[in-house]
Amino acid sequence: MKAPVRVAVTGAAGQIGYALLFRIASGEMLGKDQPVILQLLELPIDKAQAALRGVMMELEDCAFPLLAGMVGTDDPEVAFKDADVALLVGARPRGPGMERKDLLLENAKIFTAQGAALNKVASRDVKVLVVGNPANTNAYIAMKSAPDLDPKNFTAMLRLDHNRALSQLANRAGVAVGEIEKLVVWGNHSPTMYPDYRFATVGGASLKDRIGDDDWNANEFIPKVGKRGAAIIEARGLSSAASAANAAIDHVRDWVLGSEGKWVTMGIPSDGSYGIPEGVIFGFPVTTENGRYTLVRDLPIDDFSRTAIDKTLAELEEERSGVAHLLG
Ligand code: NAX
Repeated sequence: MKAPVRVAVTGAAGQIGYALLFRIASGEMLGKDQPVILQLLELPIDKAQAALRGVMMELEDCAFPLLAGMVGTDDPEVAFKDADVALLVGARPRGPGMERKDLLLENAKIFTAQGAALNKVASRDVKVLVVGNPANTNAYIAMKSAPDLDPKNFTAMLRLDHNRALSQLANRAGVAVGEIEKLVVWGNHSPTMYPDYRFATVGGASLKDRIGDDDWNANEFIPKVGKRGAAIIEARGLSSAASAANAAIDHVRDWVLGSEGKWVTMGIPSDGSYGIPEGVIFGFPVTTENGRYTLVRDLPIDDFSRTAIDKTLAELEEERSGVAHLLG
């Protein structure tokens, strides 16, 4: 039996948490032979802690053979202690009348504290995935607040956007999602993101040639992927949860276990490639192997793509400058 891996999850009693924890405990994220210890963080308020206790009771009642232990806490330093993987899902939602700027600042406080706690107590190789919005900027803040950890270990979730784009493309082209390779979603997890299938293939042939309709790309596909989160809220009355949890599992599974040469999209700190300033957490195409990701380099960027990439970058730069004063 392998030694258990410690997985910290924040916002564990929320709706994504509820769709996520049972799948992690059943081995869908780290493998069917990998025991896990869940270290669950919720807000220090009675209602959140009671809900967390309820979720932990249900986890217990599943009698998952791979669930080697559980901790529920309101203290980030307990939740992140020796964590090998940290899924930062909990975040401050936008309240009535709250400005975008206020939302950024409220979340900056949370992710500064959680970054510092990771820095202090987590495994030195901890793999961090930020799901809570604004995900890219929250990941940037956590990374900057953890100077002793490798910045490469801080990532943001673009995988839901990637998966949404895959399904739209598969529908349009009349192929199975699993047949499509080499898709990328550039930029911020927000409606400005740029899903880009210029390099995508189906059975080795160009998907772009198969679709062959640039108007569909600009006027239907890109806006549809960008506004999918809003469409789910309108239809369901609640934001995406099961699909978000699924994307988090995809992201971490591929990062830890490898993507077998396939491209996946991860929000990672830029190394300056593609004209994205160093350190900005940006959606890029990567391949993964042995617990590390490698940027797919030297893809040609045409004028249409440059404009789209610059637009999502401008939004991220604005978010970054909005929190710069907090990061010293
Ligand atoms: P919920 O409101 O259902 O759950 C969030 C939970 O986090 C709550 O139980 C709350 O008590 C807890 N929480 C808040 N602040 C916390 C803190 N400082 N420490 C620990 N726990 C804390 O939201 P849910 O639907 O689960 O969504 C969670 C986050 O994911 C939101 O920020 C949401 O915007 C974001 N999303 C990100 C996506 C992505 O692709 N990156 C897609 C889905 C989702 O919209």
